Amino acid sequence: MFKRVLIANRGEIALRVIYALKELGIESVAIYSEADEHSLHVQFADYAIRIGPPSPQDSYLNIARIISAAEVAGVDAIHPGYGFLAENPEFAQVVEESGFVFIGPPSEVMAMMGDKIEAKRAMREAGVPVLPGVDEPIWDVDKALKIADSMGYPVIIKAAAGGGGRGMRIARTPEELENNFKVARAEAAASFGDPRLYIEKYIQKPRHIEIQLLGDKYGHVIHLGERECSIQRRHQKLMEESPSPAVDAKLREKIGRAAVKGAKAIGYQSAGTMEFLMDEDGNFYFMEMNTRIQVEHPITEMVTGIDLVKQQILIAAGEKLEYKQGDVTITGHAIEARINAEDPDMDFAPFPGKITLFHKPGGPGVRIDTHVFAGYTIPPYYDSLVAKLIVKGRDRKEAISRLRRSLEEFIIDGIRTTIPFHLKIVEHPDFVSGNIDTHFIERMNKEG
Ligand code: MV4
Repeated sequence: MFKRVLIANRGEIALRVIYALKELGIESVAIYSEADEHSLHVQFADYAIRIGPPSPQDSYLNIARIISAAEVAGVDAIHPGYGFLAENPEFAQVVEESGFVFIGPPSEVMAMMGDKIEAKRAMREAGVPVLPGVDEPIWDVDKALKIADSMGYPVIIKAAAGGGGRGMRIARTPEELENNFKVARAEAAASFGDPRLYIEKYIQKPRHIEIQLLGDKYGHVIHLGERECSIQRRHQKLMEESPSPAVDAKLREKIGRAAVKGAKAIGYQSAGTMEFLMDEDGNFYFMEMNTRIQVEHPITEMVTGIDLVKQQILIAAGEKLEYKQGDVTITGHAIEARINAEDPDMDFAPFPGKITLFHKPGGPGVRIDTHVFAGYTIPPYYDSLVAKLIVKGRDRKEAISRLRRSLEEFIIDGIRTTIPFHLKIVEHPDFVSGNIDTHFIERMNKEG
């Protein structure tokens, strides 16, 4: 087992990793930038190393400085959290080559999933349903037009190096395709340094359903059910729930089995997530795979009782998976609201600053993952997540009423937050009835 682990991250996820390390009896080493000197992850870790100025490039994204800190601290392994370097295969490779264990999948597997064309090809070959299209790069407009013609419009153009909605273009007619193809290629080349594009049939009103996976170093892979992530705005998730109101036990089994088959085919290990789109008829299609622990992992922890971060660490240390598929049961219903320091009345502009009053909701079925407290100043350099409010109820109805009262009880003064916007969502009849898709927020905003 590891004796000491470095956390290459900040904020609530750094704390979350420290909790798991403490429970496992492993020493924790925090790294921090100048802006995070008074942060809780620095206080709660056994050791803390200042690695640079506030700019992410010089601190949490700086591979050389992080490796130096790991060497100085004499750690066995590095946990990347989410964001920053968590899905950077070069970082994973440098960690491995420097003699540390990377708490995540092997760098080659991460690199393969980072290439969205390669990922799709691997999943198609493994027998996982993928979005209709061609899983090879399309180099010219004429080829794109031919493919779209045989598939039928609308189609969507995506960047091989993209993901998370970056560099996507929809085309509803050949004219739009001609134009958008050129725009997408220029954009992909400029923002990713990789101009490769691919094309898929565009699903008009999809749900975003993702499957949580755990795989060990010995080829055992299990799934922990799904998360419904359709409540998002400009590709930023606002609220997630598990189980999905659109997935029953039979469908869960079917998608879960497909995801496990895909993960086994690529030799996946650690925690990972397969993202699917589900159309209105309940057909599901692989979209991409996330090779990190995700922001929304707590809702899966709430309904399965499995500590995902602890499992990641045990797997990385070479332990056999403690759970078999039959050990996994989904109990109750969990919802997460991501509370950001943003002003919903100002197009969600970031609102960093000092928190003057912080009152958390409590009571049964309420979990709050946060790094903030009264007197803490949210720095302007990083993402604007203030707290994750996670509630669990016996069923969806109870979870929603618990979320609503918890949002009403949550007091965060001194800054603007997205709490009022979350209240609008939980009070919306379509959210309450579970009638949601990826366009829900757009529709809600149009209603005024
Ligand atoms: C799609 C799609 C419809 N059809 N692909 C957005 C994020 C990136 N991972 C892929 N995305 C989409 N791909 C096909 N073939 C619709 C989206 C999409 C979306 C997906 C999940 C959650 C929110 C979304 C919002 C807009 C578009």
